[in-house]
Amino acid sequence: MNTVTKLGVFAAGLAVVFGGAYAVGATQNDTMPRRYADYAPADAPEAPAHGGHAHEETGETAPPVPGGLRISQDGYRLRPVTTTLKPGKSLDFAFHVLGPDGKPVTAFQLAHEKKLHLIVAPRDLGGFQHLHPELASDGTWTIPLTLPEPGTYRMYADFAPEGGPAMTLGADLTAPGDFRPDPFPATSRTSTVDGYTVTLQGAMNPGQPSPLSFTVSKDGQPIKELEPYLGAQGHLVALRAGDLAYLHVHPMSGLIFMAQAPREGGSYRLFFDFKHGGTVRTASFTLEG
Ligand SMILES: [Cu+2]
Repeated sequence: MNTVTKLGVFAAGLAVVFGGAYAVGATQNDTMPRRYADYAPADAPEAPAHGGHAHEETGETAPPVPGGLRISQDGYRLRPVTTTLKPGKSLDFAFHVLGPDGKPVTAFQLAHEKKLHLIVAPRDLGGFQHLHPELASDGTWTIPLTLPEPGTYRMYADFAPEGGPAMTLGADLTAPGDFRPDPFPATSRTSTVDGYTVTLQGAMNPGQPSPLSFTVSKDGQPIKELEPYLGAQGHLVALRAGDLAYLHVHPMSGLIFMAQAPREGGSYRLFFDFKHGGTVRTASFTLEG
C-alpha cells in the first residue's frame, strides 16, 4: 500500500479554542446547539464566534471558562466508582455522570461519533489516553483502563447530556507507588511516533486567534490523506501545564481555523490523534502561548 505522494501534504486546520463551557451563567439561557458550540470552528453553521460567548446586545465576548477543572457544573457531577488503580494493571473502570436529579444520566448527545470522550493523562503530562467507554442502560460508563505508572492522573469526561449543555468534567485518579514526575517537555513543533513525523505549524498567541495545522509524513514522504477518525481527519486535545485545563477540538477539512489561547498566557501540551494504516497514533507537542 502506498498512499504517500511527493506533492501531497496533509494539513488539518484546527480550531483551538479554550473553554469547555461558556462563562458561568451564560449556558443555561443559550438557545444554540450546545454540543461543542463553544469551541467549534467559526464557519460551522451552529457555531458562535469562538473563544467565548458573544453577547448579542453588546458584542462583548465573555472569556470562556476552561474545561476539565471542575468535577461538577450546571447541576451535573462526575462520579468515578473507583479513583485508585493499581499501576500497570488493567481495571474495568466505571463512572457515572449524575444529573440535576442526582441520578445517573442515561441519555447523551452524539458528538464526533461518540456520546462521551474520556481522556486520561498523568498530571506531569508525560502521557495521554483517549478512550471511548461503553454506556449501560443504567447510566454506568465502563472501559478497561490502565494507569501505566505510579502517580496522579486527571480524567476528563467530555460530553453533553441530552437536553443539557456540553461540558468537560474532571477528576483525579491515583496509582499508588513511587512517583517519578517527568519534567515538562520543552517547546516542540515536531513529534515522531511509529516512524511518522508530525509537524505542527502555528502558535498559541495569548488572547489572539491564530492558525494551527499539522503535516504528517513517513519515510520523508508526506501523507496525502489520513483516514477518518471520529468523523474528522484528526483529533486534538490540548492540556495546560500547571492546572491541566482542557481543550478538545477537531479539524475541519479544507479550511484554516484559528487558535484562541487564554490571554493570560500559558504552556500547553498538545496531543494530536491521527489514523493511518488502520491504526490511531498520537503525536504530542509543547507550545508556549
Ligand atoms: Cu473521543
